[in-house]
Amino acid sequence: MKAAARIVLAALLALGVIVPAGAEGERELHAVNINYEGNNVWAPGTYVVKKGEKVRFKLFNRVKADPNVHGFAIDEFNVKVDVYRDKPETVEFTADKAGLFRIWCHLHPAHLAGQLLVLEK
Ligand SMILES: [Cu+2]
Repeated sequence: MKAAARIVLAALLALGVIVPAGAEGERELHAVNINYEGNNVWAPGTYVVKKGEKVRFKLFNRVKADPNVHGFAIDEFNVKVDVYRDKPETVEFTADKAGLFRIWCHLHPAHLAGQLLVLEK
């Protein structure tokens, strides 16, 4: 892992935003939109869940520059949320298919995409 990535990860851990938790069959994840060296990105960039789990994403937009809204979309699970600065959102869905799925900003497709890995079991 690059030093810069380690620093970002340490900062996220310190902020308490990486909290894998939830009851059996449920998974709660946090995603924070940040500007990282000029690129807007949801952090952390990769999430892992198991097929069949009920997934709850808590979404935070912490980008200080305008625009004040960024999108969180996962097409295969019909997830599409507009997340305004300082107005956290929550989205829930069931990860009913395994595979690797793109997480992207549907409002600004040029922003860096992340990914959701759904394990078969
Ligand atoms: Cu955006």
